[in-house]
Amino acid sequence: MAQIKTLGQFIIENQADHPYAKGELSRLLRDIGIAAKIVNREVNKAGLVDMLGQAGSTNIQGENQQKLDIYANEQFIAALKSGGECCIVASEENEEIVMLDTDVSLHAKYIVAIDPLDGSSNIDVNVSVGTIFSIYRRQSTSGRATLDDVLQKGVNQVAAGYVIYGTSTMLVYTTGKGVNGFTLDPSIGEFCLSHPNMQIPKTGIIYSINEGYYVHFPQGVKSYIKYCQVEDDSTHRPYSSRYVGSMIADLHRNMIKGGIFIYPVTAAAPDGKLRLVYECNPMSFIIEQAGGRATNGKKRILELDVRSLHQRTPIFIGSEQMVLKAEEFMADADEQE
Ligand code: P6P
Repeated sequence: MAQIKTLGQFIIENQADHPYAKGELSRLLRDIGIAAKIVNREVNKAGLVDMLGQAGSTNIQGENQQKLDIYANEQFIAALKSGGECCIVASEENEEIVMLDTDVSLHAKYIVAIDPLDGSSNIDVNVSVGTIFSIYRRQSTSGRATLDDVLQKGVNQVAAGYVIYGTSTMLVYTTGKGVNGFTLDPSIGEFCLSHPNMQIPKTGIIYSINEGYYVHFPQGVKSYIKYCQVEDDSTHRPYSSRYVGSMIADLHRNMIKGGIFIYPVTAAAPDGKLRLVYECNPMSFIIEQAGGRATNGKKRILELDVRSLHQRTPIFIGSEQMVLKAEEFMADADEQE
């Protein structure tokens, strides 16, 4: 009988990976795990209590906020505030950065960027949703941390992870030493190591993109979609099209089975829809650590300049060979322009 290893035990065992960290990062990851369990409880019973439906407000993105969005945001901010290891939270649900202004947090060394409940429009239809988080060390050395401490390139992340509230609830994270997945065991209320050293297959037969926007896609994306659909036994095409409408669900499936997820520029989203700071950078860090690739069609996501909190970017992410092939079509189309 394999021994159960909880998230807490795993974090402590691997603390030595970060000699400079005197336990703060471990405690920060613990705080996130606690909030994830609280949010999971509400997500799982959303249909039973009055947590479904829209809260009547809108977030910075102008998107109708679901009540669970607000609840999740409050839970993660509260957990980070009481944990004392984080000085600023940058959240999809808040237009400005949230200063955690307790005496302890004021001098904390970490910044957390978070999408507290990504894919929330799927809550009412019982489709998997998730939380995405990204952790940076503050760069400023005196006074209060500022927005500049948040607007760091993705290569500076010290940790990143996601929680997927699906048929089971999993927490998947990296601190730059590979990716590990933990499944929540409700009977003991602990995340238990279930997917050690996750590696995304180098190629796959699944492509994820909202083909409803096809007419507005750049030519390179149109050409790549047609490539995916052409019959060719030697490369196992046509591929399967799978699109959940919840990024974490699509990326987690591709992490396990292989595949590519693309959210390119569209007429409605000329810079892409997905946000760089708290969606694309953390997911790109995780996918790269699992042996995959993540670019904007040309440039590595983690190298993109971060100019604003809610900045958007196109994203091509997943199995390395599939992303490289899509980039070829993007480059060919640029040459023909
Ligand atoms: P569309 C959810 O709102 C989200 O941010 C991602 O989770 C998801 O992949 C994408 O937007 C879906 O967007 O335009 O295809 O509905």
